[in-house]
Order: sequence, then structure tokens, then C-alpha cells
Amino acid sequence: MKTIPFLDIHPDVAAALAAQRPVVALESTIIAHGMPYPNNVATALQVEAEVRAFGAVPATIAIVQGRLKVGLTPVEIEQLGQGGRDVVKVSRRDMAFIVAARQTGATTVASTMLIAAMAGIRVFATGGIGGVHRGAAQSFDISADLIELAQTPVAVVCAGIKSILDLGLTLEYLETHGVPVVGYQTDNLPAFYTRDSGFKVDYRLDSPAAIAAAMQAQWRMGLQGGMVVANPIPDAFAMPRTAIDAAIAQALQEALAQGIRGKESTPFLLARVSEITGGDSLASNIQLVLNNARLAAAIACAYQD
Ligand code: PSU
Ligand code: MN
Repeated sequence: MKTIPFLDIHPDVAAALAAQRPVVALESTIIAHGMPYPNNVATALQVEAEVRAFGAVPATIAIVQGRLKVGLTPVEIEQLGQGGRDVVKVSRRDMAFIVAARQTGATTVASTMLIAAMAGIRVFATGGIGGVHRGAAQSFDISADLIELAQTPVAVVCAGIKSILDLGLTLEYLETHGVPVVGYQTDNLPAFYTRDSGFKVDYRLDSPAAIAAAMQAQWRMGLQGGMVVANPIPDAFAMPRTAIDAAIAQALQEALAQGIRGKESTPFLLARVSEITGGDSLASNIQLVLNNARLAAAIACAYQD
């Protein structure tokens, strides 16, 4: 294993990596900023259990007192969940400063991918990725997640892209940067709470083994970037599109009126959409993350470097 300063790999994860057993990375911004307490902690622990049940070792990633942690203890997960939005949200540009100041921070998709890659983990499960925001032509708000996907070799299993974002522009941006978007058992790009956004994925693959084979081909030929694996929310938990569209429209309007920008934008929109839709969207959110954890574990089991 590479020796990288500041990196602490949990013994369970280190043992699995050394034996080339499957490992799935998990992010922590979804815990601190993506769901309310205590559902966030319960979900994070359930996601880890689901990864284990499907034959892989979970590695939840965060920065704890200046250390890049690959694999958290339940106590650390509880602290991130309780801290909620008081916990610093750490994307790539923040990492050095949080580490140097020995602070604790929740990692986004971008920084989780980076730390996973440092540890040699190739598969990562989350809910939704960041993207190009609506109105980006004015605001220039494009998530660092997309740039990370262009340069870091990790496959990110998600439930597609939440329509707080501009899905069409996000797909264009990913195409420009050479990031493939794979649909798991679907031709359609899912939109997080709903199974179909009206956009197509680049490639439909129907088995974890087929996805693992594409990952292997991409990295064996030395292509640097990652891959988006879009896994639609199970039918039983999908939300009516009208309800979710209305909530998103309201949240976007409030963000505009309040001048929310920069790194606050996504957490604000996530929180408002979940408040406006009440418990419905939270229940869907939890189920889609569990669903992604299962697929990520199956891909990790099928993947070989
Ligand atoms: N989208 C979601 N749920 C989330 C996030 C995005 O549906 O929890 C979080 C992820 O951690 C993602 C981050 O990496 O927000 C993106 O933030 P930004 O747009 O500021 O890059
Ligand atoms: Mn942004």
C-alpha cells in the first residue's frame, strides 16, 4: 500500500485491501449536510451494513482532526451526524487547510474520490453527485465533483443527478471531460427521486460484471478519470415528479432571493427540498442510497485491477 502522509486506513479496510478483497468507499457530506440528524447517522450505519451484507468492506471517508480517514468508527459517524451543518464541508480546494489546521470535515464526492484513490479503492457509493447548476451561465457554479470525475480513477455509483441542477449541461460537461455515464439496467438518466430525467445515458450495462469490465478496460489502458454509474431509485420508492419539481422550483427561488452562492448552494437546496417535501423525500433518499450501496458492493466484488 502507498504511504501517503495524513492518511489513516481503518484496520478492517487495510486488511481487505491487502488481501485484494472488495472495498466500497462512502462519503460523509451526505451524513453531515445531506440528511437531518438522527436519520443521517442511522442511514450511514445501515449503508455500511448493506455493503457488508453484499460481500464488501465499507470505508466511510472523512477528515477527522486533520487525518484523512478511510473507514470511520461508529462514534466518528455519530459525531459527523450530530454536528450536521456545523461540520465543515470539504471539497478538493479545502483539504489542505482542514488538514493543516487539524480540523474535522465532511468530504464531498470530489474529496472522497481523491482520498479513496489514495487508498487504492475503485468503487464509491453515494446518493447524488454535484453538477452544473441551473443558471451556471451567470453564476459559473459547476461542482468540483465533475472535475474530479475527469481526473481520478474511481467509479461513483449514484441515483443520477438531482434536478436542482441542470442535467443537460451536466451531461455536456461530463462528455467534454471524457467522463462516461453508465445506466445500470436502464437507457435513461435517473434524476435521483425519479427513475427517468428525460435524458439518455451514454452506455447501458445490465450487470455488475459488465460495469467492472468497463472500469478495468478504462484503467488498464491508462485513462485517468472516473465513471458515473447511475442506478435508478427502486420503483416502490420513487416520488411523483410534480411534487418534487414544485419543491425544487421553490427551493431555487428561495436561494436566488437570499443570495445563496458558492459552497452553501448545494446544502441549502438539499435541505430546503427535503423540508418542503417533508418525510417523503427523506424516505426515498434513504432507500436509494441503500440501493446504491448494494450495487457498488456487487461491482466491487466483480472488479479486479
Ligand atoms: N447531491 C445530492 N446529495 C448530496 C450532495 C449532492 O443529491 O449530499 C453533496 C455531495 O457530497 C456532493 C456535494 O459531492 O453535495 C456537492 O456539492 P457542490 O455542489 O458544492 O460541489
Ligand atoms: Mn458549487
